[in-house]
Amino acid sequence: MTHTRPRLLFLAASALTVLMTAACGGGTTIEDAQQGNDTGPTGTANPDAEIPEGLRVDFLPKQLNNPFFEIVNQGGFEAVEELGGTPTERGGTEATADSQVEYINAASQAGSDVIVIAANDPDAVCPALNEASANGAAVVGYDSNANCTDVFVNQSSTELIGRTLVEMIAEDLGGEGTFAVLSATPNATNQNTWIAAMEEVLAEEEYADLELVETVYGNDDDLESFQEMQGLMQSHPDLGGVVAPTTVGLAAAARYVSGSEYKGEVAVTGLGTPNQMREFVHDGTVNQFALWNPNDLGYLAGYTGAALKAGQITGAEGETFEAGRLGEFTFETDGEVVLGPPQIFDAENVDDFDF
Ligand code: RAM
Repeated sequence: MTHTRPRLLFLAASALTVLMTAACGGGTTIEDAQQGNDTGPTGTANPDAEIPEGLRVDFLPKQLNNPFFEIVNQGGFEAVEELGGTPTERGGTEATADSQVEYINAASQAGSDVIVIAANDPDAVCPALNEASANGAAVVGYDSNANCTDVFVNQSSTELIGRTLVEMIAEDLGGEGTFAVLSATPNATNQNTWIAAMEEVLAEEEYADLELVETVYGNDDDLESFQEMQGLMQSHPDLGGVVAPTTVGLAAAARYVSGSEYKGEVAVTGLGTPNQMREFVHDGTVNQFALWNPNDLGYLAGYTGAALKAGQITGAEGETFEAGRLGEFTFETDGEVVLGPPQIFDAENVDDFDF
């Protein structure tokens, strides 16, 4: 499925005019910007490089129909439109690497300048991404990275997300008890690194009385996640709580627990959107959960991709660039820029947010 807003056709046409005019008149064109621009931390950045008009930027979320990615990509579209480019969203309804390969190829064949991808597998998407890259696309990972992107726009520090998840379940359980993790897909880079980060934090003395008993996967499908939650309660009737580091999994887990005898007994926490979780916070199923601003994540990814394609940045440690309304960002480490710390939502503040 490909989504380009109809009014973008007009933008694309006018961008083409600008491009053609620029080509004759000596302004910056995409081709000019490409000259000598070796993307990735190995090239040389030119902070004064202008972002060319008419960049074709393709956003490939893990899947469509996930409210989280709808908000992320809205932010991405805003960024690309501000920069005079043409944003397109491509993806299927299931979070699989196979379907992403098809959309990477389609983007590349359509002459994509920037591919922004939330990878469903760190490696399976790489042959297609490498081909797109050879075809001139700058490749940006957002949300869930692949091993072959030029740069990764991380929502937050991995360590901080892992720690926040452990702190929330520890608080909900009063420091002791058992819990399970209800994750997204088994190969999702982001969830797997967060779970690994949680395990490191759990090894700290303070959390000696907390035990992670099982990790299950709902594949970021609402029904499957609901059933996995139900299954967890059958196999661990005394389970203290669940951590779902996925917005789809958390909403499904909360819905199951809220309609069951476990409501108020089994702690439910993880990563979720305020709009999906509000009712479960107010009905007492969920005490607290966390997330970053998904709109800002997409917006930052859009600006990062454009800056990379233009040669303003290569992604090397120490480079800085302007990301529109979000201001200046710095690559604190090679190849990775971080949006910011996660926010915790509870009954006190959940109504102050609308996403
Ligand atoms: C789901 C997806 C996404 C993740 C969020 C928290 O929407 O798995 O990758 O970042 O949850």
